Amino acid sequence: MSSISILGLGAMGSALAATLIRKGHEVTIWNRTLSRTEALAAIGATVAASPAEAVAASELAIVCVLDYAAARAVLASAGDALRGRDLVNLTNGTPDDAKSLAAWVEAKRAHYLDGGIMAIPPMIGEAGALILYSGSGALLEKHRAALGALATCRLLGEDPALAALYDLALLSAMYGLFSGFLHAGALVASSGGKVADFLPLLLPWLEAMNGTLPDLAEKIDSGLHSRNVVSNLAMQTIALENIVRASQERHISPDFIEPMRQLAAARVDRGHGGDDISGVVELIRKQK
Ligand code: FVH
Repeated sequence: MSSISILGLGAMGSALAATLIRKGHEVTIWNRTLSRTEALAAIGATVAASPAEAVAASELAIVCVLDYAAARAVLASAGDALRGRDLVNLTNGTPDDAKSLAAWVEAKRAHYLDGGIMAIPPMIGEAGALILYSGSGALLEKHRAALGALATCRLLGEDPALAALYDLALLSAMYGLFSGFLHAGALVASSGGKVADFLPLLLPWLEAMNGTLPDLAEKIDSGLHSRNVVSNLAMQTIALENIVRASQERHISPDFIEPMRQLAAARVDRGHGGDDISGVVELIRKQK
């Protein structure tokens, strides 16, 4: 069992701390707003008076706050206490945020591992929780007992930017799913239908469409979008136009679907109507 400090006790930091305590680790906590430490202190956490005290108290310090600006501010206020310490940052941010914080921490002679939590707070410590890591693999191995108590650990590589990149890629797919679901729900509700009653139709449909992803992934990787096309983009663009028109007819905002229609139409206009929908990626990944 090891000693871990958790800096930041929002919904996620509190779940991390509570899980480590439940699994028998020695936990020190710090939060900008002191009242958030009370419930954890009641189950055995030691409350640190400052970020410096928290960082100095344990073999490993985990930062989990709202954004990287807050993470940097918290770590900066720890001052010289950072020297020689092991730090894991589980705050959500961009790859550049992660790279820049890693360089800043290493300049303070501390050791840095970046992480992206692919779980919501109740999942922490349970099967199904995943944390992506990138940066010092040695640091992950050294603290695997504590980090493994939180979630399955997946090291993506030594580049500290990778965890943030893959975290945001997974969230992009999730928000695409949510925006499609919200739009579908608005369409169904426009005829008085219940979204809950629509789920038995929706869920198997999404499962079937998930089955097309390996083929689309291969096309994106190879750039060969015209190979073995089953549902061509010109046809799909008309379906997208129909969704936009149906939304307008029912006074539903087309804001979620219109950008997709525009991209598909632009790709068709450039002569790629016979390609698969994977070809739309060429319009988004080449923007500078
Ligand atoms: N909750 C979730 O579902 C997701 C799951 C995936 C990972 N995210 C990321 O985790 C980070 C923390 O999220 P959170 O859910 O704990 O967020 P909040 O409950 O809103 O708590 C925010 C904490 O950040 C502290 N904080 C904010 N600004 C500062 C600052 N300038 N200096 C010091 N601390 C700051 C805040 O402190 P306080 O308001 O209580 O004083 C909370 O401890 C986040 O990156 C998610 O994207 C969660």
